[in-house]
Parts: sequence; structure tokens; C-alpha cells
Amino acid sequence: MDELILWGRLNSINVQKVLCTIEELAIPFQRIDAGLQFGVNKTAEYLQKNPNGLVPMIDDNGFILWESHAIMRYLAKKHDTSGQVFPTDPLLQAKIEQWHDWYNTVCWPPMRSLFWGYVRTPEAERNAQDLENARQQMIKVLTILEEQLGKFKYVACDQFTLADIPVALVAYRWFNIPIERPSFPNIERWYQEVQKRPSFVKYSSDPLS
Ligand SMILES: N[C@@H](CCC(=O)N[C@@H](CS)C(=O)NCC(=O)O)C(=O)O
Repeated sequence: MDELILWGRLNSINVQKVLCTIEELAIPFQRIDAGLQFGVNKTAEYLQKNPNGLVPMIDDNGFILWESHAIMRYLAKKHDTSGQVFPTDPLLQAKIEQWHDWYNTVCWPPMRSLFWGYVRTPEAERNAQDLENARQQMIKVLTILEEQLGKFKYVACDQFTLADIPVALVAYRWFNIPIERPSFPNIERWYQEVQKRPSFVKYSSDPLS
């Protein structure tokens, strides 16, 4: 059987979601650097497979798929037969999907502003008011997460699942940019646990870039 191919650079949050999923499930794969300085994702050949010109994208023996959460869930449906990170209960699956959608619509937009502002924008070019607005918005977002993690050990339920991966990658960014942070004890307890997992040690411990 041909090996799974993943396109995407290591410092992309969306690529990291897929890498952590692959690591959690011990799926053999090869990775092709693509995006930003590596290019590749704007070539005609790539655009034919993914017209968005974004990473990640996978080729699983001829089956092309893009959108990080769709890729994570596809890989789990194929490889996670014991429900290790994607439980077989349809209700739990729906909760995981809910948190994936929440990440896209609620959580990532303000975190993206903070991440690009502090990590990828030279200090002299930063807009202090925009950054403060994003920080305030992010505090509201994390208040929702804090409450959820007061009820459950992990984001979707009491077990680590695919819902934790994107949100923990956001938490890594939140805790590693130079901002003032209010105390969120439940998030801090959960984050310490997730950061110890070999998948996060491998793919979410480098300095942000
Ligand atoms: N909704 C998409 C977003 C993908 C996306 O925005 N990818 C970024 C990297 S995180 C990208 O490809 N940026 C252009 C580049 O790296 O050249 C997903 O979840 O996969």
C-alpha cells in the first residue's frame, strides 16, 4: 500500500493538527514541505489538487483531501478502530465536530490576529489597539473553554480526543506570546496534561514562527 503523503510546513497550526493526529495514531507517512517560504502550494500542480492553495493537504493512495479538521477525522475514521481519539459513539463524535467548528468560527479568528501581530509582524508595524481588542476577545473565548474544562477533563469529554488537538495548539500560542493573561485554572490544568503527550512534545514545542 502506498504511504500517506502530507503537504505542509511544520510551523503551520493547521499542519500541526494533522501531524499530531498522525502521531497519536502511529500512521506511517511522508511529509512534503509546502507553504510560505517553501512555496509549492501555489504551483499549478498543487492548485489542481487543492484550489485554495493552502496547507495541509493529503494524498492517501490517490484520495486527495484538504481542510485540517476533515483530514483529522478522515484519518481517525480509517485508522482509529478502537476509538482512541475519535470515540465510536455518534454523540461524542458530534461533540468533537462541534468543537472543531467552534475553533474555526469563534476561537481561531482572535488568536490569529494575536499570533500574526506578535509573531509575524515587526514590532514597529504592530497596531496596539487591534492587538488589545483581539486579546480581550480571546479572553471571552477562553472563558467558554474554562467553563467546559471545569465540567470535563478534556475538551469534548473525559478522554483526550480530536477535539483537544486544535484547541491545545491555540493554547500553546496563547501561552507563548508576550501578553498579559488572566488566570484560567482549568485550562492550565488541561494544557499541562496535553503538552506532555508525545505528539505535542514532537510537533508543538518549538518556538513560535
Ligand atoms: N481552513 C483551512 C485553513 C488552511 C490555512 O489557512 N493554511 C495556512 C497555513 S496555517 C496556509 O496554507 N497559508 C498559506 C501558506 O502557508 O503559504 C484548514 O483548516 O486546513
